[in-house]
Amino acid sequence: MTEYETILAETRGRVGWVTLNRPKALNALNTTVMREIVDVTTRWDADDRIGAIVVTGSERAFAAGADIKEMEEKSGLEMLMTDHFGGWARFAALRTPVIAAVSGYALGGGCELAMMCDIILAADTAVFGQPEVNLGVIPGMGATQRLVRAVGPYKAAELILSGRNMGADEAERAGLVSRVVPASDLLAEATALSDQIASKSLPSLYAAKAALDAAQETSLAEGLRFERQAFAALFDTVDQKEGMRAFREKRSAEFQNR
Ligand code: CO8
Repeated sequence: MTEYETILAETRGRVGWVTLNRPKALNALNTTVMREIVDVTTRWDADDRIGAIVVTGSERAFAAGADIKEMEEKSGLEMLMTDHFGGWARFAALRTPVIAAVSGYALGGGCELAMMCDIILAADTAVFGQPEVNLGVIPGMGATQRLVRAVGPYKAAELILSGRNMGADEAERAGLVSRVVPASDLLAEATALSDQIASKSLPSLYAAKAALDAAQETSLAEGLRFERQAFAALFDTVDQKEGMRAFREKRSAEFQNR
């Protein structure tokens, strides 16, 4: 496995684990972090031995935002011409299911990185927020769109316009996180969940994720059409035959594509 400067990357069974590793900067997301995460996760995405990816940080911080010190002196033209954080779109477009396991600060780009994942598991210490207005800017890695879809337009407006933080319980009530667990259990819960997901047939995982993404991006009619087609296509996989035969024979499925 490649050595990286700002992340730790390893595979555990069928799961790829990325741990953000800039402790002195509370895992602030600079362009190196982006390049390294995109590099390892796109490689895992093309590897059929990987069925799920977990992204996590430290106990104190998932990520405290985009790296303010890296961006501070840039001009608008530079931000535009270098497409400063454009690589994140490749991470958001992975076909493999991705879980964010969030402990501590998930602010600004950190909250936006979590929202690029499919599932957000939160430690009870997690703190979410979009504090960009405090810096004289607005979210730039997706929050004006993804937070609206996650928590609704009015809650998203309060958070983005005020820049206030919210704790894990409020984030769960708002629908941003799927589950809050004691901080000491976060990695064990992420392990159990990612192992469970990675044990399924890959074609069904890819299809389910693509259909869930379609729900965010298309009309109901379009999304339902997409789902029907993806559902039908899975009947041409050996794993559909095996999954249904195993049900009838009252045993666990032995999927080939996993
Ligand atoms: N960028 C760079 N360095 C950071 C960041 C950050 N986002 N957050 C923390 N750090 C650094 C601090 O500067 C400090 O370094 P040093 O010791 O060298 O001074 C170290 O991490 C520890 O931080 P603190 O001393 O501040 O720790 P506290 O426990 O006192 O406070 C907080 C923790 C509340 C998280 C505080 O650090 C903070 O407010 N951080 C900034 C949060 C923030 O504003 N995030 C949003 C950033 S903007 C953004 O994400 C926009 C994304 C869109 C980009 C799109 C580009 C195209």
